[in-house]
Order: sequence, then C-alpha cells, then structure tokens
Amino acid sequence: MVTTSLKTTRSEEIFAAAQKLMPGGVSSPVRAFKSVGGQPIVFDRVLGAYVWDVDGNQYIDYVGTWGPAICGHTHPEVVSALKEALDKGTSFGAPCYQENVLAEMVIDAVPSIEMVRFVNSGTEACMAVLRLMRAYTGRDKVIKFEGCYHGHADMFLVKAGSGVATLGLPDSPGVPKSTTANTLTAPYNDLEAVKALFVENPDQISGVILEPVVGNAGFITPDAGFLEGLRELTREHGALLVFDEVMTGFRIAYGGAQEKFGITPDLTTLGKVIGGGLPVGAYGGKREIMSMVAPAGPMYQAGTLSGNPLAMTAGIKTLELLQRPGSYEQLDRITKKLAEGMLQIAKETGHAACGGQISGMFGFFFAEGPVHNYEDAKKADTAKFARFHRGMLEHGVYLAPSQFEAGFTSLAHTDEDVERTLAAAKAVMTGL
Ligand code: KE4
Repeated sequence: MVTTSLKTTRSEEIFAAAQKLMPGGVSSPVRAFKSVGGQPIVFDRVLGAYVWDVDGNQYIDYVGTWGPAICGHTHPEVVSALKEALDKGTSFGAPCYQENVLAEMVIDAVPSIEMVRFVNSGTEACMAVLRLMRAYTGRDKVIKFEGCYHGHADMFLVKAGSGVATLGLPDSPGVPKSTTANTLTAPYNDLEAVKALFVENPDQISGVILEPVVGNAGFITPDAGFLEGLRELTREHGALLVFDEVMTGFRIAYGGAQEKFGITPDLTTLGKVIGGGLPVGAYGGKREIMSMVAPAGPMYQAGTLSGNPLAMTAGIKTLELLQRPGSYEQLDRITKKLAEGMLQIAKETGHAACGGQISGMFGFFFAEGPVHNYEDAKKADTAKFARFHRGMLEHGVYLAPSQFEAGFTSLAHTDEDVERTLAAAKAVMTGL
C-alpha cells in the first residue's frame, strides 16, 4: 500500500463502499489509480484550475476531466448558459436549434468537416466512423496504431502485437477474434509498416485511423512527414484518412491537429471539448461521405440523447470562449512553461525524462527518450512515475494517474499555479 501524508479518510470510506457497488469502484478504469497505486481521490467539487476532494484537500488539476475543462472547470458563463437551457428542458429526442448552432461552429472550425453528426461519447464517434469508412469504401479492414486509443468498441480493442504488420488479436476477454481480424496495427510514426500493410492487403483496407498527436500512450508527437505520408498513402490506395481528434480537437488549435499540421483528413472524430463537460461526441467529414449516414443514406447510427439541448449549450458556450482572441496563445504559453520547467527540474535532480507540449496538451516520460511510439513509451520507469504522482498529490497537484496518459491545462491556469507546480515537482523529484 502506498503511504501518504494526505488526509484521505473520507475518500477511503466512499471508495471502499464504491468497490462493492461498481466494478473496481469506478465508472472508468483509469480513475482507480491501478497503475500508480495508493488511494484514489474522490472529488467533491471543481472550479477553474482547481479540485477539492471529499476530505477538503485542494489540488491544481492537470487532468481537467480528461480534456473537456479547457476553459477551466465550472466556467461561470457555461454554468449560466446551462441554467437558462435547463428551464426549457434537458432532452427533447427531437431536432433543436442548438444542434444547428454547434454544428455550424464545428464545420466552420475543422478543415475536414463539411457535415457532422453528434453522438454521446468519443467511443460512439469512433465506432460510427469505422462503420462509415467501411460503408463508403466497401472494404472491411482498418489500420490503427499501437498505443492509440479510439474508445472501447470491440474492433479497436486490439492487442498491439510485435512486428510490422499485425492482424488484430483481441485485447480484452469478450472480444471475438472474428471482430478484430480486420483490424491491422502498425507502430506509430512508422510509414514503412503502413506501406507494407497496404501491399499485403491490396484493395481491402478501408482506411487509417490515428490520434494525430497521441495522448493515450503518454504524449507522443508525429515525426516530420508522418502525417503527410499517411495522407499520400491513403490517397494512393483509395483508402480514407481519419483523424481521431477526440482529445486534440479544439485543444491543439481551434481547428485541431489538422489545422496545426495543415493535413486534411477525410473524416474526423471529436468529443470532450465540444461537450464543455457534458457528454458529446461527433464525427464528420466530406459531405459526399457523410451523406451515407441515415436517414440521408443507408449507414445506420442513432442515439437517444444525441444532440440534446443541454450538451449542445455547454459545447456552444465553450467554443465561444475559445474563440476569444489570445486563448490559444495563452494555453501554449502556460503549458510550455510547465512542460519545459518539469524537464529542467528532472535534469537538475538527475532523472532521465523526455516529453513536451503542444498548446494545452503535454506529457513527459521518465525515460531517456526520444519516444516515437508505444514500444519506446513502454521503456519508461512507471514505478518512478507512480512515486512521483503520489508525491505531487501530497503537494497539492493532481496529475493523470498513469504514465500512459497526457496532461491538460486550461485558460484558468495561472503563472502562479505553474510556479507552485514546479516547486512541488522540485521537492518531489529530489530524492525520488
Ligand atoms: P470516450 O468514449 O471516453 O468519450 O472517448 C474515447 C476516446 C476516443 N479517442 C481518443 C483519442 C480518446 O482520448 C478517447 C478517450 N480518452 C480517455 C483518456 N485517455 C478518456 C478517459 C477514460 O477512459 O476514462
């Protein structure tokens, strides 16, 4: 058991009871702190850059509910807009004007999107986009990359096998081999591996889906030429290029990683930020492709709460806040200060570390580096990361509870917050 100087009595009580009620005591596995150990923190309330737990401890938060809280938790303008919307109802199950508004904002912002469909999570968005890839091309196979996460739908839960071209092997019980047999994997940043897959599977691959900046194997950026190479390869083979921007969308830039890197995919998935903290996912792309989606076309996909007015309202207000001049410059500045400071402190205290940031997304590994793919990432010292995570908690800083996650800042994080975080990192890394 990881010892702690934190007072976590109430967290312990609530979490012990939760474990009797819900598998692992959580609604999503990463929250159980399995990979860092120690008592998971039960949240009581959040505001701006901060979290308070049920024992009254306050933390500077760098998870931001995994991305949605980019304007800061409980932003007063988002709350006010939600309160107004609440009086008119929580869900209609029918068209509402707010869907038009958010759809127009997404279409105006994201270079690849001419039409969009709202769903309720990133998982749903990725499930639907894969079905659309297959419906549009008439091909069954798909290429994903080791370490990339596209939600928990069966066909994406593929064990990242060794070797260049790996036929999917289920990564979870309950996923039939038949379901993942059409899921091919390659190492991230390895264009030659992708070329080989296309050669070995002529006219069978519907497309390539990836995180244009990886956040689910830790923070891994695309090598120069990687995204451009995928764009050329998919075009050459009549396959689709799909950017899963559930995490990077409206975070790497207002137009996402595709704006930042100047590469336009055929389809894009979104989530997190566009819901402003309420459940929203989306997929979108060229009108010609999206017109296949029911009821405009034959590809079926549906959802009771999709496009509900509350979630749309939170998303609209969040994007409005992000449109304000200087938002992304601020995110980049404050996150650069954090990431560079962390790496400098690791160096000064004798720890091998590598990492970086783009806009309000960052990450670092306790590893020599550089980290180009999941195999590299797995060389990181995860035991050291676990000790670091616990130490930072004790110093009032809440980091993602896994070495294989990214970190997120918000417009609410101040220079003082970053300076306090770096002071904590120096104290914890000394003698880690
Ligand atoms: P959701 O179904 O969790 O809304 O989205 C799935 C998803 C799809 N694509 C990307 C690139 C994602 O990052 C995610 C979800 N990200 C994780 C964080 N690593 C959500 C946190 C969790 O699973 O609890």
